[in-house]
Amino acid sequence: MGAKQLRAVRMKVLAVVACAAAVGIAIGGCTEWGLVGEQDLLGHVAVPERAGAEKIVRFDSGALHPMSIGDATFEDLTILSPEELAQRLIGEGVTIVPGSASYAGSPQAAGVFAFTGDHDVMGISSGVILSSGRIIDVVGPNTSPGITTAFDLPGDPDLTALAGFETNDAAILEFQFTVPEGADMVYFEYVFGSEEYNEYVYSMFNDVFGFWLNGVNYALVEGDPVSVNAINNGNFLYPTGSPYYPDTSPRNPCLYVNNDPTNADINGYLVPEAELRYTEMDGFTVVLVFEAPVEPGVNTLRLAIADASDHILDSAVFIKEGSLSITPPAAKCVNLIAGQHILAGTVCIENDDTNAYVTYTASDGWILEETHLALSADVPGEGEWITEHWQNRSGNPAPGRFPYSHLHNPSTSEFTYIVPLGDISGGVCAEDTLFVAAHAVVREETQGTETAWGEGTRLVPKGNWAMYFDYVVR
Ligand SMILES: [Ca+2]
Ligand SMILES: [Ca+2]
Ligand SMILES: [Ca+2]
Ligand SMILES: [Ca+2]
Repeated sequence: MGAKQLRAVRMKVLAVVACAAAVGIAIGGCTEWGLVGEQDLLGHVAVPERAGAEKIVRFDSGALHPMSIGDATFEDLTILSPEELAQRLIGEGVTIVPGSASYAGSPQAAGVFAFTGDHDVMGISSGVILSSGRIIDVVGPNTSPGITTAFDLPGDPDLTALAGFETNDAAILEFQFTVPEGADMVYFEYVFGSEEYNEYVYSMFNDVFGFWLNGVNYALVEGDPVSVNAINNGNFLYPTGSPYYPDTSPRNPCLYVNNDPTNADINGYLVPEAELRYTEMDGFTVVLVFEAPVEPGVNTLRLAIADASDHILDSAVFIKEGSLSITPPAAKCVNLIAGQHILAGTVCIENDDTNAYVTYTASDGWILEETHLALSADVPGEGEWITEHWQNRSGNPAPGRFPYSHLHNPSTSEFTYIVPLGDISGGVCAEDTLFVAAHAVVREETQGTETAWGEGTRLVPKGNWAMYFDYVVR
């Protein structure tokens, strides 16, 4: 988008904002909306014109079918039953109550998806998708700033409450499940994406979704419902505040991936062509984890998404296949190797919003006598690895100089380091890669004392056998 075009869009948006502010959210009551030569393809008076005027408006033309485009396959509810959809989500320890699944919304707005081939689309390769438009339209490449299907269907009162604005075109999947005795939590992994990014961040078009377990929505970020306005990188169109959100600085930008080739984020950054993901979504979240307390017996899960304030510019939520489970998403674990080739246990790493947790576990008769840990966003051999963790004289890493260390007296078979993400050099965001060097001194009755490393790549290719492994932050 050239500078001239950009300026035209900005003026249009500002005009709309002024108008919207004058009439609250009553879209149809404002002549600035929808009567600026915009086609009235739905047979209604106002299809609001927005900055996404290049949007492709599509219609519920009846049956869809299994569809394969490039490396993506989609099947919607013209083919599958709601129960088949729910079944795709089921993971460890969760059993669907037969006959409990129901769906409300367009049959084209819900289904299953699978990305294959080399496309690292958005961190989830297959699963269930719910959309405020046609599910098939999330397939890349990103050709429009506002892919749209206006189904002209109703919204959902619960979503309206979450969004803070009227909702439309809701897609709602609901089912019941049971968990084994003793299970106390349930988890799944998901991504939210939207065409409302980035130009309608902090506007009334705050497309939203909710995941209610037994009536409570747990799809939250810092206590707010996950939505366009809760996870974003700000909006360069509203540098000094919108009528709805005086503070338009980026919110939870660590959880946001910009995928719009024409629409810069608040820093003016345009995504290079080569880095665009194979999806129409202009922006989306990193993989988020849903976690909620379960009740013994029957639990009800309600998954819903909708457009806010009008019917256009699709949003979609992607839920990972088989991830609805009573165990949390797996931490990354590597072997703890003693004396270059003896399996002596594991080193596992996971993280939440504030800390990384690195757990050494010794097994097969081995015990931990000392542990030393270094982790950094710098690639080993660069940055603080050289200045802080390397022994300059020999050219090898020096575990004794690693920032985290513990002498285990008495010795132990398990130990966990809690490392604040904010303390890691350069700071880390979700999807950033950490490089972890986990060293230990281990002992076993017959084999004696050995040095041990978390298995991975050699820290110094031609040096000693010290190793590191990588970990992608959630
Ligand atoms: Ca957009
Ligand atoms: Ca829609
Ligand atoms: Ca798009
Ligand atoms: Ca929308």
